[in-house]
Amino acid sequence: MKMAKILLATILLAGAAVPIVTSISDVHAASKKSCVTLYEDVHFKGKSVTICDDVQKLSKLKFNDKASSVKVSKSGNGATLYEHTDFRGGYVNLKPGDKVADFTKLIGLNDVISSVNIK
Ligand SMILES: [Ca+2]
Repeated sequence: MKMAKILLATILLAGAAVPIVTSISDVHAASKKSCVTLYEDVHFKGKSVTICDDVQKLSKLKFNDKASSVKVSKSGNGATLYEHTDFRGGYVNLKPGDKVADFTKLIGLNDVISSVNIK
């Protein structure tokens, strides 16, 4: 009798776990990642490129070592800009909604960004 109760409880827990997992994955699928727009010049001017997924080599977008300002969308969890390709070297973490108007004021960041990790 005790075994039956434990078994029943296990089944109930397993049954309850299914909809919970489903709802978490649904939320994850619905939540957008961040997008970043890189600008060639300071104050969001010049050529720009908007990135909504990881880019290991900005040279593919003809944007290697060019970015001088950036805007991050309010969706998602931000992004990290890296000095070198494949997410290496110096980096800067950006939060959703961040705007950096002038990379020349951040030591070592202007015209060096070569990869972007979207979160
Ligand atoms: Ca530039």
